[in-house]
Amino acid sequence: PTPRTILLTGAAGGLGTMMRGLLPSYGYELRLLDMLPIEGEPGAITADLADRDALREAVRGVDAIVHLAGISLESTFDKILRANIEGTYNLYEAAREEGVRRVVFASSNHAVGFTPRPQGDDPLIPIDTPRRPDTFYGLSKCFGEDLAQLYADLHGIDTVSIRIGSCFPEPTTVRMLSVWMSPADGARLLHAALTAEVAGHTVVYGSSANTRLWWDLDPARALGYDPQDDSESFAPAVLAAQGDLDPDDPAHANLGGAFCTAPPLWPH
Ligand code: NAI
Ligand code: 15L
Repeated sequence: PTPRTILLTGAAGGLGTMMRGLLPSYGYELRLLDMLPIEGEPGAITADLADRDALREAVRGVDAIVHLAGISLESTFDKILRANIEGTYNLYEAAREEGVRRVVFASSNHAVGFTPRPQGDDPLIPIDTPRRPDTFYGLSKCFGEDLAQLYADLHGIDTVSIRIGSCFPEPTTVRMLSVWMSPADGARLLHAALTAEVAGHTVVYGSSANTRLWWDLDPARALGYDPQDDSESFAPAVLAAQGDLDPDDPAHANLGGAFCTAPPLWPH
């Protein structure tokens, strides 16, 4: 059955705000959650992922969860631990306790960020390429994917983990010409992930059908995703402003781009 009532976590964020605008046209009723209040949404739940009681109440009665909440860039290990690792565990526990059977998890390309980007005639990166997180942030996405697998195998909660590229209104860097997901394609992929017949846990890359694509979109297409956008129309302006990627620049060597060159952040 097509899920109808969806809990959208991280609804105040960039992706959450775009998806709040786009998902209702697919017929979903959204219940919104974020640690930050959401302007113009008096019904939104303001709660931290650390608040287990609030999460249990928030998931009660929904058909599925789209889990976007969390720290979305590199941070200290302690902050990532609390928001992304413990927070995602808390959400799955709430889902288990309340009988929610479908989750869509916002994983990230940074789970495999140290994978060298394809150059020339290199093949596209397959979905089963070994994990190579580029940050504590990427590591937390690896954890989320494994947690989803555990809850599928042990508790029968189906999850689609989407390793999102860059979902922003427009691609603004040369790297984004390869990894960009238009907001409209983002909504198409979430809808596919919410409605596809999946038994267990499945992982897909999330991007538009970019001419300069780096990874295999077939796993996403197998869910029924039919991307309509391609960053190539933005390429002339982006390349004129920035030039092509320098193969010798470590910030351009891997899927994760500059995340692979960030100095490590230690707990404090
Ligand atoms: P964002 O940083 O704009 O939004 C994240 C939201 O989560 C914020 O509104 C924040 O208040 C909320 N949040 C953070 N910690 C929380 C906690 N402990 N409890 C409750 N809410 C909390 O990030 P964005 O870009 O909207 O990304 C959404 C999700 O998608 C994130 O999980 C991110 O890792 C993932 N993602 C996004 C990509 C993109 O291109 N936007 C690419 C790859 C992954
Ligand atoms: C991500 O995982 C981040 O959440 C997003 O802000 C972008 O940095 C994106 O990856 C990217 O790789 O461009």
